[in-house]
Amino acid sequence: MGSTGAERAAKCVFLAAICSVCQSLQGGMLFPTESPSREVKDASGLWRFRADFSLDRNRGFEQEWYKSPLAETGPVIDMPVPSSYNDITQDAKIRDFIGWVWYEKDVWVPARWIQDRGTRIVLRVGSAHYYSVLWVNGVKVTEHVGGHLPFEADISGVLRQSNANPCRITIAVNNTLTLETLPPGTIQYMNDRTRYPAGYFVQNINFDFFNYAGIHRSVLLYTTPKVHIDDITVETTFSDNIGLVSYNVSVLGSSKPAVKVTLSAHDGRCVASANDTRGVLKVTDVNLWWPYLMHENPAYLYSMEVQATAEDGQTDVYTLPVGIRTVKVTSTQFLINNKPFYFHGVNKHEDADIRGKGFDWPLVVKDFNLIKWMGANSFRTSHYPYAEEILQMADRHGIVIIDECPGVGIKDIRSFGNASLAHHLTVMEELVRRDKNHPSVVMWSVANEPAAEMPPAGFYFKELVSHTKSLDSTRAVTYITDSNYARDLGAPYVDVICVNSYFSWYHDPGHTEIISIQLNTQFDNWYGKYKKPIIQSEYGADAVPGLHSDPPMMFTEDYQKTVLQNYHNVFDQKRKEFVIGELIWNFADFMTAQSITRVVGNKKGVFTRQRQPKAGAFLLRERYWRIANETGVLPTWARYPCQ
Ligand code: GCB
Repeated sequence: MGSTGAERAAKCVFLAAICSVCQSLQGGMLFPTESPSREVKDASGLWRFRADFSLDRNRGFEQEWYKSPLAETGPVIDMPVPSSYNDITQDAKIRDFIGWVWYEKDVWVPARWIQDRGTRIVLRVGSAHYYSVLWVNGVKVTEHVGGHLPFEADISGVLRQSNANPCRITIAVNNTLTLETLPPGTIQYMNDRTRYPAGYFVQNINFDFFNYAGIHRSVLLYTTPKVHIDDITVETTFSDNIGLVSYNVSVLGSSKPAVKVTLSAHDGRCVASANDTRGVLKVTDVNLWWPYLMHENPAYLYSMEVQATAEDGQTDVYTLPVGIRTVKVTSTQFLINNKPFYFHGVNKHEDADIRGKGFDWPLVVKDFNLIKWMGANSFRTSHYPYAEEILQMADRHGIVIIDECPGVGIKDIRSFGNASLAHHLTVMEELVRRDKNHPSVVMWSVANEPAAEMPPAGFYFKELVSHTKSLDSTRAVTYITDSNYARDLGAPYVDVICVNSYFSWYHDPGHTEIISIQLNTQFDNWYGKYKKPIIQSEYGADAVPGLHSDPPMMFTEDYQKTVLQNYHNVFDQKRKEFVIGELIWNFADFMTAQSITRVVGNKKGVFTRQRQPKAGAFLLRERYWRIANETGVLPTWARYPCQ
């Protein structure tokens, strides 16, 4: 079936833009912080908003909505940032909208920022889903492909040229997914006019969470001096009581900057310093970064202050928290600081009522409180990179992270082509660039449940995993599999085998008695073939809160509990051998697309979407604290609260 002019136009706008930004990354992406030389201004709050409902979704570009205030080209509504736009209004057409939406806000830029020509002014978006174009005062300043990761533009020139204060920021965001995006998706036009109106289309996806869209994380304006610290990379190790911090600082805006690096302990004492852009800092009597419940004093962070001074005396200062720890993988163990680490944790989603995937501090802090209450020591950022503030919390609380890229739902063979691979490599570069300095991150997950049995998967994962290792050799690399051990073409390349399985749910529904035999077979097959440690990276069952039955039946809290208990019996045997972790699916209930298998979302959470515990949460809490007592060194305040 040939496509209409409108379809072609829409596709062109989207794809041409993708190709123009599929290049290797340049520069760093340090989290904006204030310092003696830097200021940050948060542009979060209420923005003006309009969805482009035109047939080809292209009216905004044709009529150049970015050129004048949005309210002059049509109606606008209030839209909070950060937030997904989908659940904010009462309009189902906005909830399910596919295409371009337009955001606009006027922001006052301090006059001194503009007047001082030695000041760089940067506009940074924490993430917007999926494809974004940014204008300042009607001038395009950047575009970015992909949700979940930050992007920014130096807007000093535009601001000084346009001389408009307040400045007008316009962001157009398009949530259309294609075979080459991550995650992939397809637009299907319904051309049967007896069944669908003209121009009717749907977006098909192969992942099990709602495709929330909009500006999901803060929009910040920040300054640096012209000479500025563009990036810092630290890698850490230790020998006996000496910690070693290799660092590499890249400075822009000066050909011969003088760089000073100082590492300080909690009490502000300087423990090491150096005067070069790269080097190794030696820390005697090192306090290592330990996971929560593995040490009496977990999550120790040093503070690394970097100063870069240009020939004219202008100085930039940036402070980075640094945790000193190592990660190693053997054929049966995952070692942190050379001690076996067992992942007893959760899989999460960035997901909540009303705000969807919008960043929300109360939710983040509540979730960390629940994680620690459960005695969990880790989580996987299923199925995409989470906000940087969440990783900072994990660093500070000692929660270990498997950091996943948005490679979820790769089921179509056309998504294994060169263009997809090139984009996937770029996304891994963006992810590693952003998260490489977090001690909490111990493993990269390059994908979730791809169709790893399809012939191109072998080449695809060889490239993807080896590229990720070349970007960062200090962490493990994995992808999450659900395919049969004998047909999985990516497994030879990963460090740890991560397997998802839903025995007695998607297979043999209602029959919890088969879990033991099937799970034992699963573990023995994978280990027998690959001799690599295994994490049960997902398992679980839906439970509608408040539903009970005895004997247990599917969808009750009792059934969820029984499934978990049956899995746990096997884990307890296999963790003496080569199973190095268990991550429940899921921490909390979350929203999905509407379907006949989902009753207002996925109910496999052990907490409800509003973060109230189901019976499964109490079961896990008992278990996790018991494991922690067996394997870790708990702080005195934390000894086994479940007794
Ligand atoms: C899976 C997926 C996850 C789903 C889950 C389920 O294997 O990785 O995204 O939500 O199963 O509940 O079906």
